[in-house]
Amino acid sequence: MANKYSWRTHQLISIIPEQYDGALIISQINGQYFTGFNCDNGYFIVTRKDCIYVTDSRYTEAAQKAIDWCEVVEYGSGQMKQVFGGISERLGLKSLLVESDRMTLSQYTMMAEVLAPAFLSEEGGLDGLIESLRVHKDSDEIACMKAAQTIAEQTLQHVYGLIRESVTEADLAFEFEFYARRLGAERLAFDSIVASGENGSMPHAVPGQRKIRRGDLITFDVGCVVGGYHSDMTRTVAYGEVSGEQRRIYDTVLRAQQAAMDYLFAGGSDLAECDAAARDLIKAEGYGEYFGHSTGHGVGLEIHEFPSVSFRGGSIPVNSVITVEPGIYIPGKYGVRIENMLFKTADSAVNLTGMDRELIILG
Ligand SMILES: [Mn+2]
Repeated sequence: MANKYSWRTHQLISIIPEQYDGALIISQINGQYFTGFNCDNGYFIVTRKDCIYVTDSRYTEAAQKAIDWCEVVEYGSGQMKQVFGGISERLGLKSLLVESDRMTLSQYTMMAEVLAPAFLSEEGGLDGLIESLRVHKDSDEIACMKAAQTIAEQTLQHVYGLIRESVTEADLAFEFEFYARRLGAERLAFDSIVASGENGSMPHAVPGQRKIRRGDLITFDVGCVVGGYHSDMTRTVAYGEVSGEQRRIYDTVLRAQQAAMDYLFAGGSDLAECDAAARDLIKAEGYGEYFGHSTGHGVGLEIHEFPSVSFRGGSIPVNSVITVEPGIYIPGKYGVRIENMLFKTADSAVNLTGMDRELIILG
């Protein structure tokens, strides 16, 4: 096989049900996964015999360089019917699977029209098939995620040094972005969460003009992107002295996270059991009603991807990367979340997050 992208494409073809000729992939993220080419207007048509990448003149040259193992076809304005219809005829297409979770209705209607008489099917479960490939990370993908995580850790350490009473959550979020980009992050993995004091009870609070005060717990949920791959980490720190209850909540979340991580380290491989390992501990301490979200999720080319570490269960795929991020959120008062990324191996797991988890008291 020529390279890992043509190999991935071959893998996909090998699991597509026989009654379909192949697949039409138009989402940017899956296009990037199968071709290595990041493009917001690419149409990747793969069948058992052929592979064609269709794009417009803005991307043709770059696509030819990036995807040299696949025929690249350009279409001009007003030529979609002509170009796609020609491909459909040349390849003798009868039915292609499409990404029903990622395609808009108007995209479906347009593609069905220009590829006619080929039938575009949403019933073959293409999204699930692609998910089942993307979930297993190779060493290059892990290296990117580790690099992204290292930048996030160095950046958060830098941001800790700027916490004082005059700064706002928004100031800290901006500084995280600026510094991470300077350290080589392509971009942030998502809008950083900086939630201080009572804002901390909202798991996905948006950083605002609230100024840091003594006695605050401050939750940072941050990530970077390197090589298209995301990192994800949450840390909660204290500014000034904290109360007994704040500390108790912190310790409970930390122990819950450790329980779920220990489950993985011991070779545990069920998503519901991993979720329960953290949740049961939080319940036992009386905070069950204050932990509403699932314990974690897959990470990779997207910040949230398959699988979900939740009560729904299922096996944890080997070589997947998942987060473990329990939290306790007391409305109107404060919140704590601690999140690491772990790489699931055949009989254990590797922690990809290096940053310390003990409660840090700044100021
Ligand atoms: Mn997360």
